[in-house]
Amino acid sequence: MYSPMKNPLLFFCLIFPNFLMSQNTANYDEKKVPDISIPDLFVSGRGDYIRTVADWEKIRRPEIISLFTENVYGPITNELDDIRFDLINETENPYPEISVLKEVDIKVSRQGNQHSMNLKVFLPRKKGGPFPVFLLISHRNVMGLLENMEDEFFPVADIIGRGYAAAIFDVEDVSPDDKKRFTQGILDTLYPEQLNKANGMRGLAAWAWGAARAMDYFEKNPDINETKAIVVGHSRGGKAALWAGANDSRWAITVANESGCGGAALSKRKFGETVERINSSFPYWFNDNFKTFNGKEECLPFDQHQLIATIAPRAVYVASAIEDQWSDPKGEFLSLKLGSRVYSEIYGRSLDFSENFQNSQRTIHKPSVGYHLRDGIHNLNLHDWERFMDFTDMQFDED
Ligand code: GTR
Repeated sequence: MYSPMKNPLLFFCLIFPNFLMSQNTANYDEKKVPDISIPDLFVSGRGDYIRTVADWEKIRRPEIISLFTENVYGPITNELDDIRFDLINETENPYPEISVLKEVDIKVSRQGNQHSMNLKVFLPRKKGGPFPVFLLISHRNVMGLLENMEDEFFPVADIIGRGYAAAIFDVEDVSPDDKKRFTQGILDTLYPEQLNKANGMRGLAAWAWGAARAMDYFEKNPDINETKAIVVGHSRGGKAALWAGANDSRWAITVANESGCGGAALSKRKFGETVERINSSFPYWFNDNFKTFNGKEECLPFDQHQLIATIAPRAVYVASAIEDQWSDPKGEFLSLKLGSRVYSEIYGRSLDFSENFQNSQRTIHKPSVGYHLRDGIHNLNLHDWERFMDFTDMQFDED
């Protein structure tokens, strides 16, 4: 278990909490980004330099996961007594010519309580399965997305057209995206004990739990190739997707679109949204321990590039938008670049990530690591999806 005593800076910060000023206004000036010391990816808590796959997987990776569990997101508990997948027929398929809609009621029971979540999976109508699948963790209303076929947030026809299945669930079904109501899902029904723990599961980990249950279904459906499954999230959903990909090695690719603070962006840069700001606007996304770092990013004994690294050897994709400065595109890029060292330095893959950040539209697709920065504002659109699918084609073609 991590102890602050082992980190002199954190120890200092905890003893003198008022020494460091908290920040209330967002900084968008690169010149005001503090000189930061980024925790080393490959130095373990005991100070050992990690060089081998065995040491990474047995020592360093679990250590990083436990730092993030303890101090940020809480666990994605997989404790359940029973899980059932009932096919239902409540939603009309808006894409009947090209797809078959499987709508599944996933019923999970634990200690005499039961919770249901709804999953929708569009399978290509053409022959050729089992199909690789994209799962979108959606914090936008799923029925609204399906009714508006022009909406590019979940472009079913394009995904199907590229030969993938397209799956989606609404986070409301797992843990409502609301300060007051967030417990009224799996936290009240299945895991109430988590709410009493300062390091317990909260909203983002609950949404990642939802992704894990969708994956449980993929494993049971012979029309889906669960070994080629991609978890995608935008913004708050992107934060949840990273936590899902970090913990659940069944995801072949993890995609975090404009995930920002508490997602891909380096926290210590304090550019755009800060830890204090996100914890005051969305306290229910993260556990209570994360609040102890409000205004004290320099005291965090880790940063988000380490979370990205835990996804290896599976592939990871980070996407940003130029006008989305609140999410700190440069911090997202640097985090991916630093985190991706794990692929070459531990897993021995030939990955040369020598590019530097450029504030203009571009795409960088490499073995195991994908990135793009697009013009425009904070959103998930077809430009983003097309790049995710190009990258995915490339990763799966190499297999
Ligand atoms: C913002 C929040 C971001 C991001 C975004 C979203 O208000 O500050 O961290 O998650 O919402 O999810 O669209």
